[in-house]
Amino acid sequence: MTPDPQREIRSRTRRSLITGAVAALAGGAAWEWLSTRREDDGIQWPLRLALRANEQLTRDYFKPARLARTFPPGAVESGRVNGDIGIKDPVPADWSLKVAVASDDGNREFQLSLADIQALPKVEQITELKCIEGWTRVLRWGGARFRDFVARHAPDRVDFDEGNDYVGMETPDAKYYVGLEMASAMHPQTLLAYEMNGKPLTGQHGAPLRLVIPLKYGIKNLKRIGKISFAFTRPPDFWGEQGYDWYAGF
Ligand SMILES: Nc1nc2c(c(=O)[nH]1)N[C@H]1C(S)=C(S)[C@@H](COP(=O)(O)O)O[C@H]1N2
Ligand SMILES: [Mo]
Repeated sequence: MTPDPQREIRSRTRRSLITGAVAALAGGAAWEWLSTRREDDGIQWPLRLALRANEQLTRDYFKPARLARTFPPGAVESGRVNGDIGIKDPVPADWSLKVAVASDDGNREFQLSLADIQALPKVEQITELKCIEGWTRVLRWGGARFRDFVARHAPDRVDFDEGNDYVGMETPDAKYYVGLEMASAMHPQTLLAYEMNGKPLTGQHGAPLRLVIPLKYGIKNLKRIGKISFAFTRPPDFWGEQGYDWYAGF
């Protein structure tokens, strides 16, 4: 049996943790492949097993240069709104993007406007938003590459330490939050988006600024970013805390 990691991960993410753990054990070749590659360092068996296996499988296959599929303009679909945690109230009138940068020289915090993000090189990309509930949408996003944002506003974080550097994002009310490893945040298709399908983002799709990270499931594509934090430890993650795969990539 040839392991098909993408399929493994997708189906495993949808399954319960227990089922996932059993599948990981029963997965034969896939599991053997995995265990020859990585030490399972003191994982709490069996619950952690599914999570860690899933995550390590993704990580082993993840290469910074790997790109999510892009689509021609004719493939663009209309949006489908899903998830309103942290965006039920109107966008705060005094919205600004808060940035917190932990660094070896101490922490610093500052605020940016939407104009500051729009001043970065604009990228348009047509990618697929995949919800773990089982639907997808091909959408055209306009925004700035996260890595251009880092280069301009947190240049000391450009040379990140894989495995030790993370980014956390949260809504202005902090009710929805996601954690990302730096390599995924810095991926060239990861955008701070302010347009969807050629128009400014609507409130339900995350105005004024949202995360678009096509190498991860919808749950990580946080709408209405209020704060971005650069950290040295794994940031909290809303769905990760509910038992979903923290990495949530494919
Ligand atoms: N603030 C916030 N962002 C969120 C969510 C949410 O509940 N609150 N749901 C996520 C989920 S599960 C999905 S699938 C996508 C859906 O984005 P869309 O409504 O633009 O299609 O938003 C993600 N970002
Ligand atoms: Mo979702």
